[in-house]
Amino acid sequence: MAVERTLSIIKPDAVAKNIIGEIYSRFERAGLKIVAARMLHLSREQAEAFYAVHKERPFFKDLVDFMISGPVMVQALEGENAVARHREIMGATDPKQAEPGTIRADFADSIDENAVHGSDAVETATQEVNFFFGPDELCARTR
Ligand code: RTP
Ligand code: MG
Repeated sequence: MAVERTLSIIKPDAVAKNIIGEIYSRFERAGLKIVAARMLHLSREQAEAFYAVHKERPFFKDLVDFMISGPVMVQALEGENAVARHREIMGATDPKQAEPGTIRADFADSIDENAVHGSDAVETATQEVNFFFGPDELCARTR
C-alpha cells in the first residue's frame, strides 16, 4: 500500500468546541502522522479559492461564510492509504449519515457545520497540501 499525504482542516465549529486534541488523537490512533500544521483565520479570498470546485453549488456562500467564521486548524497527514483512511475516520459529509464512532458522527452538528475537511483523492490531496504548505514546511517523519 502506498504512503500518501492528505490535507485535513479542523473547521471553525470544532475549533470553537475545543476538540483539536481529541481529533488529533483519532488521527494518531488511525496511524496518520501530522507532517505540517498551522492555525489560521481564513480570508474570504482564501476560502473561496480553496473551495473553488464548489463555486456554482447553492451552498457555496454559506460554506465560505462558515469557513471564515473563526480560526481553523490545518494539517497535512501522512500514512499508508492516508486519503481514504482519513475520510473513513471523518465519516460521511452529513453527520446524520455518518457511521457511529466517526469524527462527524461524534462532533458535527449538521451538514453545514461538519467539524472537519479531508481531501477526496490523491490528486486533490497534493493540490490542497500545496495550497497551505510549502515544501520546506513538510517534515519527514521517518524515524
Ligand atoms: P469536505 O470537502 O469539507 O471534506 O467535505 P466533503 O468532501 O465530505 O463534502 P463536499 O461535497 O466536498 O462539500 C464541501 C462542504 O460543503 C458543505 N456541503 N453542504 N447543504 C449541502 O447539501 C452541502 N453539501 C456540501 C459541507 O459542509 C461539506 O463539508
Ligand atoms: Mg470535499
